[in-house]
Amino acid sequence: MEQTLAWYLSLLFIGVVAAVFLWVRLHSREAAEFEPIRDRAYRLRPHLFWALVVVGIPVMVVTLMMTPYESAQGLPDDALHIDVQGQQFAWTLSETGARAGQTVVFNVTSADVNHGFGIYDTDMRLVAQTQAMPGYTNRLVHVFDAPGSYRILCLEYCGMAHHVMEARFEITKAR
Ligand SMILES: [Cu+2]
Repeated sequence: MEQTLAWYLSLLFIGVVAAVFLWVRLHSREAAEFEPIRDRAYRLRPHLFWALVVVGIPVMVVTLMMTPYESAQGLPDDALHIDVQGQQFAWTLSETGARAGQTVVFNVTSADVNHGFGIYDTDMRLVAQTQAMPGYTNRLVHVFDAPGSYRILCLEYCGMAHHVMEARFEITKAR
């Protein structure tokens, strides 16, 4: 649904930009005085500035609050912390499941090379991902909405058997 809307909106914007280019191309040989055009544009500038301030600042504040990072949202007390290690060619998780609705904090690292820690739902849609890097721990915070058997696949080509790097993560019904 959102994908279709995004597609039509993109087409609309592409159409508008193409129309502007075409208009400019068709009128490019007409001579015109520079000063009046510049003065008209300068008169618009303060309005544009205040429109940006009035619209842009609230949009920025609201979208920043929705940023899916721990520092932006804080963690609930019952969050489940799970250590994840990637290695050629398997995943090791300290817990292999959680409850739906529970906040899960994955502390993701690697024992050898870079891997991609990707979590897929039962329809094989990617729901969350982060890098698994040697010598570094990436924190991935995720709340699973629906129960089911989620798949963890490697998102970064890491060697000959990259494609077998798979684990399961079981989400049970919320209490
Ligand atoms: Cu891999």
